[in-house]
Parts: sequence; C-alpha cells; structure tokens
Amino acid sequence: MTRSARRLTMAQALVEFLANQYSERDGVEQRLIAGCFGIFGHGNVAGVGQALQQYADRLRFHQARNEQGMVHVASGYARQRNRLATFACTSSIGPGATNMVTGAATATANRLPVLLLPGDVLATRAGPPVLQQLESAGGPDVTANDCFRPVSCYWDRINRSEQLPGSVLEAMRVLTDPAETGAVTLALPQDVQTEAFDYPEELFARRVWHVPRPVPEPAVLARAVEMLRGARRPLIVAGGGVIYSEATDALRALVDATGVPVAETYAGKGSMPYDHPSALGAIGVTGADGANAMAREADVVLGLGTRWGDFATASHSVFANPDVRFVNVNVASVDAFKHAATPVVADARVALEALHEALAGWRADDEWRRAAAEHNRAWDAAVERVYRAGHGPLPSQGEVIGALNDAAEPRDVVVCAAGSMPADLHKLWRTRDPKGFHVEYGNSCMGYEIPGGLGIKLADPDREVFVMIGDASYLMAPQELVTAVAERVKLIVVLVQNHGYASIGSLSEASGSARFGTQFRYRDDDGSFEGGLLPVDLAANAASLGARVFVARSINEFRDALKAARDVDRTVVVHVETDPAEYVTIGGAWWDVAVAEVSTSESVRQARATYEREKRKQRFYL
Ligand SMILES: Cc1ncc(C[n+]2csc(CCOP(=O)(O)OP(=O)(O)O)c2C)c(N)n1
Ligand SMILES: [Mg+2]
Repeated sequence: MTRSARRLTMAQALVEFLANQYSERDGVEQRLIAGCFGIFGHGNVAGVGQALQQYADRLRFHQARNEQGMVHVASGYARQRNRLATFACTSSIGPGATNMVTGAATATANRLPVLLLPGDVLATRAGPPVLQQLESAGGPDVTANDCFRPVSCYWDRINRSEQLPGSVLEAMRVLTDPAETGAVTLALPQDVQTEAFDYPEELFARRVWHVPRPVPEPAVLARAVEMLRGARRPLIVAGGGVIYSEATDALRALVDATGVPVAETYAGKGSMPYDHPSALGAIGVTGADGANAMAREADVVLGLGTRWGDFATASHSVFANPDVRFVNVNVASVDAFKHAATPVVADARVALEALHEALAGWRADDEWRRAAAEHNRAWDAAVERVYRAGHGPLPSQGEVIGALNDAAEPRDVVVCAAGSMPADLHKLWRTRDPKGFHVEYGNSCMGYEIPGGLGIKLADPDREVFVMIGDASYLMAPQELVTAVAERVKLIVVLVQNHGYASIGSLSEASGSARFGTQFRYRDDDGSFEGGLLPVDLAANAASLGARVFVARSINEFRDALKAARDVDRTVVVHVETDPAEYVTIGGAWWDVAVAEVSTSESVRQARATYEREKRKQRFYL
C-alpha cells in the first residue's frame, strides 16, 4: 500500500502541523498553539515566514517588537489558559534568537509552556560564517541556539527534513505534560526550513493531546492522610498548581470541611477568596502576619502545587516548629519530594478530592481555626489602613494599589513581575477570582509586565487587564505597547514613577550600602548618581507609542483616571508618581540575601551582624 505524502518545505510542514494540534482536559478541547508571534530576519523570513504567509488562515501571525517580549506574551497566554494553550515564537538567527533566551528562562522557571523556533545557521555550512554566526570554539555544530539548552525542557535542532516528525511529537508531548512543561526549543537552520520533503499525510491529521490528571498512589495517600489526621496545627500552602489544575473549588470544599487554614504563594494567590475565614493570604518573605505566624507553629504543612521557592519559605526560616513535617501534592515529583515530604505525586484537584474523602469526620482544632479567622480579620484591617493612608503630597504605593483594587471588578486581572510592587501586591491585593492575580515571580523578570498582560488579554478578552509596572521596568521594555496598539488589544497599564530601582534601593539599604546606584538621578560632582531628578517623561513616551495616556497627580486623580480608562477602547497608560520613601511596612519575613563579611563601612558591618543573627533561623527540612 502506498501511503500518501505531501511535498512541503520543512517550515510549511511545521506550520501545518502546529495548526492541527489541540489540547484536551476534562473533555474540553482547544487549540494548543493559538498562533505564532515573530520577528523576521534572514534566519526565518524565507522559511517560516513564507510558510506563515501561505498558511495565514490556519495559524495566525502576530508581529512583536522584541523577541523577549513575544516569549512573555506566550507565557502570559499559557498561564491564563492554565497551561493548556500557548503561542509559537519565530525569530531569526543570532541576536533575534538570543533575545528569546530570557523569555525561555522565564517560562521554564514558571513551568509555563512556550514553543520557540529560533532560526539557525546554514546546515550546509556553505560560505561560513553566516551573518550573525558565533564561530564557537566548541566547534561548528555549536551555535548561539545552544544557549537555549539549559533554559529549555526540550531542545532539538532539525538538521534534516525527515527529523521533523519525531521532534515535533516530542515537543508537543513536553508542552502538554504538566510535570515536564516549560520552554520547548526547536532550532531551525535557515536552509533546512526551505527544503522540500515528502511528508507523510498522517503528520497533518488533527491531533489531540490529552492533559492528564494523575491520581495519587493509594499507599502514599494513606500516609498523607495519617499525617494530617495526627496534626494539631495543620497548614495548607497553595501554589500555582492549585490554579492550573482548576482545583480551587476542591480546595474550598476541603477547607470548609476541615477548617485547615490556607496560605498562598505568589503563583497560588487567588486559590482562596481573600475574605474567607480560613484564608491567611500571602506567605513568606512578602507574607501576611497571620500566615507567617501560623507557619511558624504549624506541625504538618500540606504544600499544594508549589515549587517551594525561597519567597514562600522565607529562605527555610518560616516553618519554625522543630517537629514540622511536610506533605506535598505535586504533579512533578521533583517538587513533591522537596522538604523530605510525603510525596503525593498527583494532580492537585484529584488529590484534594481524595484527601477530602479520606479525611471525612476530621477537623482541625477549634482554637487553631479561630486563630486563622482572627488573623484574616486583623490583616484585612491592616490592609485597609494602607489602602487609605492619605499620604501626601505624593501618594504611597499602597494607596495606589488600594485605589486600583477598589476600581477592579472581581474577575479583572492584575499583572506585575518585578520591583517593589510584587511584594506589595502579594501582601495587599484582595483577590476574588482564581485568575485575578498574575504576578510572574518565578523569574521576576523586569519587562514581563506589558507583553505578559497582552498574552492574558489575548487568552481571556472578557477581563480587564491591569498591568502594574515600575518606571525602571517600563524603561527596560515598553515596546510591546506598540504590539497591543497594533493588535487592538486593550490593556490598562499603571506606570508607577518613583525614579529608580526602589526595591533594590531598600535591599541595598538593608545590606548597609545606602541605596548606592539605585536611583535615577543626574551624576553629581562627587561622581555619585545623587543629583537632581532626570528630565524623563514616561507619560510622553507612552503616548508616543500609541497609548492613550492619563497623568494622575494625586490619589483622587488616579481614581478618576482609572474610571475614565475603563471607557477607552484602546490601550491606556495611567502615569502616577508615588513617594518612594513611604513603603509598606506590614507583614514580611526574612530573606537570605548575603551581606559582605568584611567591609570598610560601619553600616555594612552592622548589616552583616544582623544577617548572621537572622541566618541562625534557617533550617534544613529533612
Ligand atoms: C531583567 C531584570 N533585571 C534586573 C532585575 C533585578 N531587579 C529586581 S527589581 C529591580 C528594580 C525595578 O525597578 P522598578 O521597576 O522601577 O520598580 P521599583 O523597585 O522602583 O518599585 C531590579 C533591577 C530583575 N528582576 N530583572
Ligand atoms: Mg521604580
């Protein structure tokens, strides 16, 4: 029997293949690869570029302005779609490709699927070096694209047309595997992209990738249940896995039945509505007082879908009970085994349902439950005071967050990534919907904010998307505003001007270095950057990129601007200046940032002494 084949270029075959991939979970199917973002150069224009034009009706093409930005768009999209869909990103070779490396690291750190298609040097090696070729000492088969290896969960280079089918199937497997997912990179030599080959017709059949919900192994589940039943001070720490697995109802049911209090990581914030009596809010370095207080006493900690980053554990200091034990529910065994836990390798929703059933009749102590409810009330009162501080003449950042929270509808999404705002949002944001809080804190990548927000809006157009971005993060990557304008996608960007790296300034001060090099000011006569403020107008910059801009000079003007922004039908930037000297002091815990052991500065020596004292709190969880 002769099998039918289609004579296509490798790039055409790839695009046609991607257009036919679907994910499915709980019986719901959706396009796995929603479209392809790209910036063309000689490394992809004649291959992938030609194919995208030929198949424009099957795989939608989107332009980006910076290759890093387009990967962040894919990450934002994937996170909003609970990792069930993403974008492909095509780049040229050399700098276009390496610009995507930071985006790849951000996706992988956050366990978010993105498909990267960097162009690569001619496989024929004719006429080397090709423009933008590295000429690595590692040999001619090492190219700039090898930089993607450590930041990718799957990496391949398609050196021959017939390698494509096997590799793309592997790529889709990794993208849709909740335990293995992250950046997937297929390096595509520019000549191979354009070579014709007789691809088997089956490659282009509609293919549905089932996203599994692995069930807990009964023996390990029984051990977890025994530990929880024996707990006097149980605590749940909800991570991103709770949200990706759509387990928030199951979590709520378990909590209502057992009274176990819940604290949240950055990715897990929104797992519980903020006003639920068992909701302790943020945990760890940027945690709420109640969450950290209960963490210090907890004897059994149930980690749900968390990778246990140092911000959640306060660098292994927040769980201070000498007898503390962990149970981790995680789809990835690497995370399930952390902290010498009883490792329930399973989907969060399925595991929560199984735990709920097996824990029937068991409840946490009344006193412990009441303490959680009291913490919830006390924290909300503290947040309210920050929201309504009435600071002047410039408002505080806490008030800006409060005004935004007041203006946001429950389903609206707040986005952020780096600076002092993630901490404040983690502490202060009143989350009312599982998808309402989107702070990229796996890689905390300055420049994620605007493209990440764009990805969210593309994934979920019915929600208003509020992007919170500091002045320095804005300066690092404002360019995808142009993409939002071109795509007619509306974002409301809140640009917080405080003239520099305020967050790192605080860190510098805490480590004795007096905010050295962290303010945006003129170079002074003594060589320091402590002169006057710079004549920088970021509002004008945003307007020049096509955004509708509002400048708010007070908290009331800010509130008015947010109201007006809702009625605008294109991307809006609301510029607000805040007082960097007025920061949020409630909550928080220690973070291990090593301080110089010897120094000529007395403030550094003092900071070192404090550091050494604090470091004694750090624990092994063995
Ligand atoms: C790409 C990148 N470079 C450097 C850092 C380190 N870093 C974290 S926060 C920060 C300052 C951010 O400044 P801004 O966006 O103005 O926010 P602010 O701290 O002033 O609130 C820096 C430099 C980072 N997270 N990402
Ligand atoms: Mg700043």
